[in-house]
Amino acid sequence: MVLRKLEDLREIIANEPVKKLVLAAAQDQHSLSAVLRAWKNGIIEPILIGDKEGIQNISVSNGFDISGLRVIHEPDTYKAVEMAVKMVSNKQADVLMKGKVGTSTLLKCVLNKEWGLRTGNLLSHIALFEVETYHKLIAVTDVAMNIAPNLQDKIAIVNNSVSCLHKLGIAKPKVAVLGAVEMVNENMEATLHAALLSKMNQRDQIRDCIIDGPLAFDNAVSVESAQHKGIRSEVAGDTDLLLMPDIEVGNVLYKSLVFFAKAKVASVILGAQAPIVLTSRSDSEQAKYDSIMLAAAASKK
Ligand code: COD
Repeated sequence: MVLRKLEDLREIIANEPVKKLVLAAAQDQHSLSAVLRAWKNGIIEPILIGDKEGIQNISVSNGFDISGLRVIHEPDTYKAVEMAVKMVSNKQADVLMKGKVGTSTLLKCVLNKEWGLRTGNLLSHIALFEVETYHKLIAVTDVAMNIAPNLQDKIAIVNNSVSCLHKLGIAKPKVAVLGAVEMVNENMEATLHAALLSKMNQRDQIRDCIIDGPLAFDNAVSVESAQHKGIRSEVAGDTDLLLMPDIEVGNVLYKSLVFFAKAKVASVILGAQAPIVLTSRSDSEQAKYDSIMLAAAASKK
């Protein structure tokens, strides 16, 4: 299956049961707006936790109707996040979403050893982009959670992402492991990791996807560029997933795609007990809405 637009996620979740989504620190205009839109479209049933007065003020000034929604008053941000996380671990909610709270506060709560959402797997972030100049949706990982993943972490990140892409109907995702060059250079750790990951994939140590690397960004996304350099690869020019060397490269690519290429994006944290919508405060309402759809797809059984 080839997904071309983030809108196509709607079709992926069309026959899914409505997911319960808990919005932590819900006094945030864009998050509220996206949640209400997803509710009206029958994708989620929201639970709002946060400063009730703040939530009501935002709703009144933006014309949001929250009268049918469950709102739990908890003005303390940390306590609101803790309550939301516990709702997910108690199976009272299927998806966690970040509202007006810092990313690292939310992630630290998610990783809390007593009441967090750990599963024993590495948690990782995936961003799914709709870029006008590429022929299908392209996923990028990890641009927001794992700072400097080692080889073992990268294996877990690939596995998390591949199983999410399977849920989107992509049977055998093509994974490009990025480096600055497409040749192995012993002084560039990313290229060593890329070569190892590719070989592990060939030997079935990492399954259900096709991994190639090292690939530089241009040959990962352009057949012409790969041909020009004489690279023979099933992945080059037709990548479904870009594996980033580290968070800095990933985050800069994410922001470049959004700000320069005007890409649309949806993103979630994978590998926890439930998907987590962790868009940043600068992300648009549309990005938050699309991320809710991606989370609903990622929570498919
Ligand atoms: N998956 C599972 N467990 C993890 C993960 C993970 N990805 N990361 C850490 N843990 C566990 C560790 O094994 C340990 O038991 C505990 O959590 C604490 O680990 P630390 O000390 O390495 O991590 P923290 O608590 O200092 O920080 C974890 C964060 C996820 C907050 C940190 O890695 C971080 O700040 N990431 C970047 C987040 C960010 O700023 N993103 C902004 C881009 S938008």
